[in-house]
Amino acid sequence: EPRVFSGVQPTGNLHLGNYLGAILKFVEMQKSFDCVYCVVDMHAITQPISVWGGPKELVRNTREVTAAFLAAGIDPTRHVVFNQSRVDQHAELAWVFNCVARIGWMNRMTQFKDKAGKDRENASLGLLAYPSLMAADILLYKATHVPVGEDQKQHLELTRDIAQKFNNDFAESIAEQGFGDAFFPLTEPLIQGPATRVMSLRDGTKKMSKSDPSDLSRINLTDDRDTIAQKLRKAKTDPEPLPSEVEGLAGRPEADNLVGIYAALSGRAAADVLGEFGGGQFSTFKSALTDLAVDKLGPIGGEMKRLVADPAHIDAVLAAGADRARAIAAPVMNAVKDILGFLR
Ligand code: AQP
Repeated sequence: EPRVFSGVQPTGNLHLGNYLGAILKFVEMQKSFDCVYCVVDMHAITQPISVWGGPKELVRNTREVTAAFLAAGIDPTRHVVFNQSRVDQHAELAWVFNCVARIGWMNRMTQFKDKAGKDRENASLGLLAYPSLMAADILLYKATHVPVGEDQKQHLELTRDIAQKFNNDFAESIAEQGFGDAFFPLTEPLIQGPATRVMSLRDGTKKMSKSDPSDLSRINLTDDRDTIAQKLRKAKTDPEPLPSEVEGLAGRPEADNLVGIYAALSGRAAADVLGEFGGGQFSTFKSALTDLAVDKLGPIGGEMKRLVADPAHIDAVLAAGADRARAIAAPVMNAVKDILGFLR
């Protein structure tokens, strides 16, 4: 049975990278798969409280991510939308995976190194174990496909390693319990399309990120027209005009990024975009990009604000989604307990 799982952390400042790299793909995948989309609040608290903002912010941001899912076009009546902490099995399976995964695997994760920074001894233990929880998220639903941005590739490889080691370590018990020769599937990462890595508007070598202290570095989903126009006007570029061919973008990360954003938002190929704007000045291109971004994001941002202003609907969606998620996750977790020899 193919199934999609993916998640977004409620850590504020949802941006164009989250939209193009993840949420837009979630919307597309609804057509061909059963999908489970999760607001991963337990992942959010792996960072320092100053980053996730404390309890009130977490409530606000959990609703905001849910609002973004709904506003972008995820249908919670046909697919499962919920927040992670409501379904206890995520924490339970993550613990099992903490005992399957090796510390060395975690130490190699570039996201851990980036987020822990120089003061690694002082990072939370949860930040180190983040990929174990992510593997639990995915494998509780036996998801076969996981749409994510490029930055999550390493974590998905680790999810496969964990699934494989579990299947190997407990092969005999898995067979005895009647699950054949593999209990967990080896998940396929889906890192596809034109905007798997949207870069900062201030520095084309850094990814657009929620935690960048400069708001000018990103376009937030709730930005209004003036803000989007101003951010794109100030977006870093180089002095050359736009090239007419895709090859001309090599070594020009800022130009490459803006053209990639245009292509992703319009659904056109980069070559086609350069066919129209190549040879021209950035200012002309930037104002066309502003119109396009406002056209695509404006309705989503507006709907997000409307949904968040009266959160009763969002809260009901999350509660109902959690019930449906639990109905899938509980039998899987029970089977894991039987496989491990946990009496229940
Ligand atoms: N710049 C990006 N381009 C494309 N995809 C991106 N994603 C994130 N940034 C980009 C994808 O968005 C999904 C949700 O991400 P997340 O909430 O789990 O957190 P993150 O990857 O840590 O996101 P940020 O915005 O970059 O936050 P910080 O500042 O904390 O690092 C994922 O599928 C991710 O790939």
